[in-house]
Amino acid sequence: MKCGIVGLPNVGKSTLFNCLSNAKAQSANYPFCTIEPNIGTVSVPDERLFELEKLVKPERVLPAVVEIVDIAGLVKGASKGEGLGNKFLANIRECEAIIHVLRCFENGNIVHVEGSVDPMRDKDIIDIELQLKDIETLTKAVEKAKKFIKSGKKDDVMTYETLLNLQKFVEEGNNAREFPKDDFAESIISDVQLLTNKPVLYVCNVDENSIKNGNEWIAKIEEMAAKENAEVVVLAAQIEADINELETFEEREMFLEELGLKEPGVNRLIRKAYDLLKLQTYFTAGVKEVRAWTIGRGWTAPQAAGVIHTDFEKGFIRAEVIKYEDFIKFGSEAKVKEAGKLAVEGKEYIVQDGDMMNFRFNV
Ligand SMILES: Nc1nc2c(ncn2[C@@H]2O[C@H](COP(=O)(O)OP(=O)(O)OP(=O)(O)O)[C@@H](O)[C@H]2O)c(=O)[nH]1
Ligand SMILES: [Mg+2]
Repeated sequence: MKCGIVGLPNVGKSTLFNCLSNAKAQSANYPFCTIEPNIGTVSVPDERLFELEKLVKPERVLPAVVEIVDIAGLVKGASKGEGLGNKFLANIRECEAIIHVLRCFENGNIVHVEGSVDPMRDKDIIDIELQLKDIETLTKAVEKAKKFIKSGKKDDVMTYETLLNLQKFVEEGNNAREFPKDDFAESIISDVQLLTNKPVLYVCNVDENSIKNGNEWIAKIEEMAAKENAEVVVLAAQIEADINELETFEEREMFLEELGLKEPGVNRLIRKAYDLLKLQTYFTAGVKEVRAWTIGRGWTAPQAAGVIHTDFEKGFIRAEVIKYEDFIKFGSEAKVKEAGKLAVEGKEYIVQDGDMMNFRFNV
């Protein structure tokens, strides 16, 4: 499950990527600095791990992770192969969600490929390129579906009509994610792998002043995103990068405080990206290790166990589950048991965010 960073060239995508992950991408003041995508593993900040650490005192604590990909900048004509567009679009297709970076900072020294700062226009440029690519994909899918309607089967006719309606919808300048869909349409459309059907969140990359005071662009982008039911994260990538360079925790805290921030903006971004990917966390806690594991929402206990080891999934017998809140309240596994709050669950159990799991299995 990967989240791709998308936007025009030179808007701060690699700068942001470098604050997020420990992988280092090249970032420089010229368009198309990034060609090959940079892939990084990002730790998901989670307060609950600190609380568990205090109680369990393990040798080590491992956070949940999510993969982020820094993709090359897109330009007008990308869907027609402009600026290696087809290759970059393929990189986006491999991601399950999109972080769309919008340049909202003025700085005459940083080249803007469109010659001026205007994030609403920039957003449209990217949207249009992704839509054009989707129209191409949909045209092929519609042609294919048309061959099947001769069968007269209701599902085949509905598939054709759904794809045709969606094609019209995207041709009118809309993103597929906003197409009203029932479960049937949802499953048809997810098979087609469209770029504009991927969930998106917007990042306003601002300057130092605008973190505290906002700016004209942020308001417009928030209004636009609200209509799309999408989230916005406002942060200053360059400043966050500077904060990252600081040696000590105290120095970083001081810097953040001066900016009026409780935590780096990228932490908010990571949590939102985690949400966007429909991921959730369960914990395992022992004296050796307290660890957060990443799973999808709606996963069963054996599926969740499989993230640790495939043997756990294959040989799954049962899971002992403690709710995080109960563990914090009672302070230890033994006390939770005494209180009768340890549940024994079978194969059908749907794991909930924050569950503390202990798997029983045989190999
Ligand atoms: N002033 C200012 N400069 C920034 C900010 N974010 C990025 N930059 C600068 O903008 C330039 C481009 O940043 P990159 O992160 O390389 O941009 P990119 O979007 O990855 O660009 P491509 O890989 O070419 O598409 C660099 O010189 C950064 O230092 C910011 O928030 N404020
Ligand atoms: Mg880059």
